[in-house]
Amino acid sequence: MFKFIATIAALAASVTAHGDHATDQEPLEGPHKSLWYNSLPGDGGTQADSVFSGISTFGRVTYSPCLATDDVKYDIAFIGAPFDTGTSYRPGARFGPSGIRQGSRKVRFSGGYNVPLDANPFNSWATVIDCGDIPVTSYDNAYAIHQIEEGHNSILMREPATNASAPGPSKKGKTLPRVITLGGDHTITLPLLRSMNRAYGPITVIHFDSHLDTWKPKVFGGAPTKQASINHGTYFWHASQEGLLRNDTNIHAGIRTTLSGLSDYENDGYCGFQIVEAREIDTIGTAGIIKKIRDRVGTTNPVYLSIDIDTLDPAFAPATGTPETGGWSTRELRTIMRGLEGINLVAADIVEVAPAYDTNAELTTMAAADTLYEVMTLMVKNGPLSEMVKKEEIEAK
Ligand SMILES: [Mn+2]
Repeated sequence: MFKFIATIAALAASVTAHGDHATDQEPLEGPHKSLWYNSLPGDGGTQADSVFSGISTFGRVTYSPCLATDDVKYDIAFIGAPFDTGTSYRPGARFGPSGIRQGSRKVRFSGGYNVPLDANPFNSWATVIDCGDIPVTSYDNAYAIHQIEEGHNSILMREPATNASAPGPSKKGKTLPRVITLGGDHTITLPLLRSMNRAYGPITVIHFDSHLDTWKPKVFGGAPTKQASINHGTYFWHASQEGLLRNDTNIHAGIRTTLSGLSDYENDGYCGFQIVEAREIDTIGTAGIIKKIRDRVGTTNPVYLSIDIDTLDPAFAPATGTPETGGWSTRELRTIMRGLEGINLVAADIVEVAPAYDTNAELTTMAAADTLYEVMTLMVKNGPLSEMVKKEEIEAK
């Protein structure tokens, strides 16, 4: 008897639920019905779905496999370089590109307008896309480094979507798109600088890191073979030897590593760098650090920006290859990054994000993504690279 009553009650409930659906909601049909789109939280009205659904690209920008076709046009391209076989301590940065994309889902939440910089990098003159990753072998470092240089250069040396015919700052006087690379361990910056050199000649570098990365191969890693001499602690020494760096215009920021001795600093100077120590923030603050960087690099030189996530304290970015305590907070780094407004950033990378060591809250990948959000906003605010040439002409008068 009891079972019979329960069955009747369940039947009645299901009839009621079905009735509600039939009377209160219109049926959803077909892929183009408006109810499928722009109806979920966080969408900002710009995407076909919410920030937490769908496949990850950086900031949910359009994915276009640029290496497979020459047809796609862009002004800013994100590209991954999933390489981590140049690390000295923790490996895992091959998952950096996918991790940073996952951490970047929220940067476009509510539309992506950057309040302190007063600009929306997702809604501007610039066409921004994610090109996916450069195919990188994990079995042969020499070949992988070659793949990264060629992949980057293929994306870098194309006509941009905007002002393609206007003069720009490249060696050939052309306006090129800007490329932001998601690493990968820091070794990738050597092939990236080789690619930059092909486009711009020797370039000014702003390098955020807790480590110098200008070590001589005999000092860092011992260099048992020629290939082993190229790793994430020596790539800037190689870059300097190869003439990829513009003399005496380069600067490190966030340094706090131990050394083999003070000779490491001397060697660093020979490689053309000035040093801002992490601890200087206690005395000169973010404003003082920003001033040092601006004074060193100027505002018209084409600048390559390389950011090691270990610039941040491990409290803010634990998931990295060689963590060093005593670093900056995410807030401080983002403030310093915004202080680079007006500097002629032509390309950038972020490296050493190794998501396997991250917190469940994705602290490190989120910090990397938010830092790049500041960088892409700076690039958008500068306008196409043709505009930076005009600025140079005005300042020269
Ligand atoms: Mn580092």
